[in-house]
Amino acid sequence: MLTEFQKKKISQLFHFFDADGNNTVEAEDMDIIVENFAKIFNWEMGDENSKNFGSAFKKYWRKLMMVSDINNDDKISLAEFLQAYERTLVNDSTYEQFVKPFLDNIFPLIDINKDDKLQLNEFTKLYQGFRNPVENAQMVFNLLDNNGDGVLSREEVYQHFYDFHFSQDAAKPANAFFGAIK
Ligand SMILES: [Ca+2]
Ligand SMILES: [Ca+2]
Ligand SMILES: [Ca+2]
Repeated sequence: MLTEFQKKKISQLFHFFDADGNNTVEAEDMDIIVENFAKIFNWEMGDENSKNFGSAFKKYWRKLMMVSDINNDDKISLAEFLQAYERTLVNDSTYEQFVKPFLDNIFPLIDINKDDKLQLNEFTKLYQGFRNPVENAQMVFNLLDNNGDGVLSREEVYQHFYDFHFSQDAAKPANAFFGAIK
């Protein structure tokens, strides 16, 4: 079962995925998200990056639908979204099967200079892509930089991504990964 705190975080994620704000997540939302990221990262629509990014999102969306779309209408409601996460966040192995591959797919695209780390400029674009105020990016970046070396290592990013989904600690920096929790 998801705790109330997890539900809060996953609901926030739902609102990110529901890019057009019509309270369901559908294929059109994925297109909006990809176009938005393409703009921020200066990708051409249809180039390798935007294609890989789009396919990562569509793959993830289909996976969520597979585990959640109770009424088979190709749309995911908040209740279905929460149910999908209830089923994919059972333990580390369901997380690794369903959730982690999404990060595996998008990390290399966010890592513009391909050094396997996120610099502030890369993180800022990601943070903006999640439709967060760009002026908060540096503060969140500093919070997430556990060892204070000025970059987010792959390990740091993966740890925060994991903690975002599982942690019950409201003080964890990872909670801010996708933006401030409302
Ligand atoms: Ca929508
Ligand atoms: Ca980098
Ligand atoms: Ca670091």
